[in-house]
Amino acid sequence: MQPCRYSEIVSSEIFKPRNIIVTGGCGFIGANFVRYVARNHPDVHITVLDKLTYAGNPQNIAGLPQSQVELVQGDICDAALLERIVPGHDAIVHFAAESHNDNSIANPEPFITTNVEGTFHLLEAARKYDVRFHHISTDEVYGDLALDDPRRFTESTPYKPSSPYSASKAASDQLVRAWVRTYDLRATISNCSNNYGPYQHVEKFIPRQITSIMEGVRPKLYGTGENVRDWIHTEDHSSAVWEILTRGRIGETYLIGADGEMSNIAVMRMILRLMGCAEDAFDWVCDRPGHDRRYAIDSNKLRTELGWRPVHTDFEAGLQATIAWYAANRAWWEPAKAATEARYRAQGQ
Ligand code: NAD
Ligand code: TDX
Repeated sequence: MQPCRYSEIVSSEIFKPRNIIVTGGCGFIGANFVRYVARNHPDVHITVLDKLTYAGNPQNIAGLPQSQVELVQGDICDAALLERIVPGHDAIVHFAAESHNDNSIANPEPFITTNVEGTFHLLEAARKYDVRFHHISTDEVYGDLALDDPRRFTESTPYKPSSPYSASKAASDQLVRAWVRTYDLRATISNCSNNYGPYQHVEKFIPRQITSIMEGVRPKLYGTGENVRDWIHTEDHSSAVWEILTRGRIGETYLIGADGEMSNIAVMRMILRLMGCAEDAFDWVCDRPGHDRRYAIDSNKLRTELGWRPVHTDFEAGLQATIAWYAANRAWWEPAKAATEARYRAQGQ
């Protein structure tokens, strides 16, 4: 007899959520996920739970049907609030986090509070009310690879986080695993590579450079610029999370990546060229302490088990569309730009 393929096993156990909580749904990736679900699964109700920190913006989910998407402003560390809103939901998709490495180096404390304690409170609520849990994490938990290392990260790569941010995400992943093993929580984890696309905060690499150029300011490259990131369009991240939520095996971890490795200097030059500037019209600034050299994701498990494929495989086209989005949405990013740059200036970056 032929061995059964994983996808056949999984698809027979499809989970059909009807009423989900999306934490961090007013942030970059969470909001894109909310938009993805609203567009593709109009029968699913979404409660967005978001503290609306500097990184959260209700405009990110504006225009979606009010009958389908409800915003609750609140903190994932607020156990009493979770007691009130979790009952009646059948899944929690957990994006909420402090997400920026540079901020974690300047002040680690909110990263421990939100990413570790906040995840703990959500796990406790999910356990109490028997709610399916999907945890969004990052490839940074695996540390970094040498630039010439032929290997990529897989689900069995040992954890070796470098920054307070990635250490806090690693801790939260391990809490999820403990809740699966000890309490039989129906949970899955995904670790994704660097996202780009619309609604990304101007503190992050790609939007920072695009918006600086739009303001006539020279963009800034850390260190040697040789560091490599593995880019994925945020919509491909959303489709992968949906597949894992509905068809993933409980207790499993899936790496999400789109084979998009590129050095920072190459991305910088591409942005400058696409925006009609000379490719060397940027400034070198001091490096990030502990700067990870290279991330690279092997997403074979996700592709073979669940049949997932990225759609946005042309990075230059995706970048061009992202530049067009920031050009068309100045009112969205301008209010955050000055304060973000002031923070960077104070750090010499
Ligand atoms: P983001 O900073 O843009 O958004 C984070 C959101 O979480 C914001 O809306 C913020 O208001 C909310 N939030 C923060 N603290 C909260 C709290 N205590 N309670 C409730 N809400 C709170 O982040 P992002 O880039 O969209 O990242 C989302 C998730 O994806 C994070 O878990 C991050 O670790 C993970 N991730 C990000 C990337 C990336 O490239 N940005 C890659 C892989 C994984
Ligand atoms: O101005 C800059 N110049 C620069 O050279 C900035 C802001 C960044 N960089 C470099 C640092 C990184 O090598 O660009 C690369 C990308 O930087 P970030 O956008 O800060 O992303 P990174 O630190 O790689 O982390 C991102 O991907 C993994 C997300 O912010 C994390 O939330 C996610 O887990």
